[in-house]
Amino acid sequence: MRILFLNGPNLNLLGQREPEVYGHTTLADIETKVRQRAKQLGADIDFRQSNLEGELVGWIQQAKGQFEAIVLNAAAYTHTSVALRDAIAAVGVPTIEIHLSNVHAREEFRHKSLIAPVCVGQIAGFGWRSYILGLEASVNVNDRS
Ligand code: CA2
Repeated sequence: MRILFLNGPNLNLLGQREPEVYGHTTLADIETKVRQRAKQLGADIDFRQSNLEGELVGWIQQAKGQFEAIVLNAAAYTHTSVALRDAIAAVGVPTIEIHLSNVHAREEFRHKSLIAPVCVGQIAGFGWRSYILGLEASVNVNDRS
């Protein structure tokens, strides 16, 4: 199974700023942990980050036929991007929304996700473990038993 991990704006700064909110783990550390778990699960992963909305849209479009699921931390675009939402809906690759922080316990503007209605589900609030949970969910995404 091939799983595409996409990370949105500023997540490249993880571990360097605001550790009280996002922890000390860098995005490269998270990728390592995800790769370790993916190996145990027999999944192939691709792990990418971009600060550009259009680049994320392009990657979602290209995922069709290449990946069985997308695990997406859209960061701030979660709350603003109709373009990401439309891309997820158009492409039809099952997508799992993840967040490090519990967005529902933070500022009101983070409570609204424009992408949630077109995602299979949302995982938020478990720090870097949200990525592992997202991976585990994605591997079972077509199992509704
Ligand atoms: O909790 C999450 O994973 C978020 O997607 C992170 C986004 C935020 O806009 C979402 O509401 C929730 C922010 C990512 C920026 O990460 C930073 C890391 C270090 C320093 C500054 C920002």
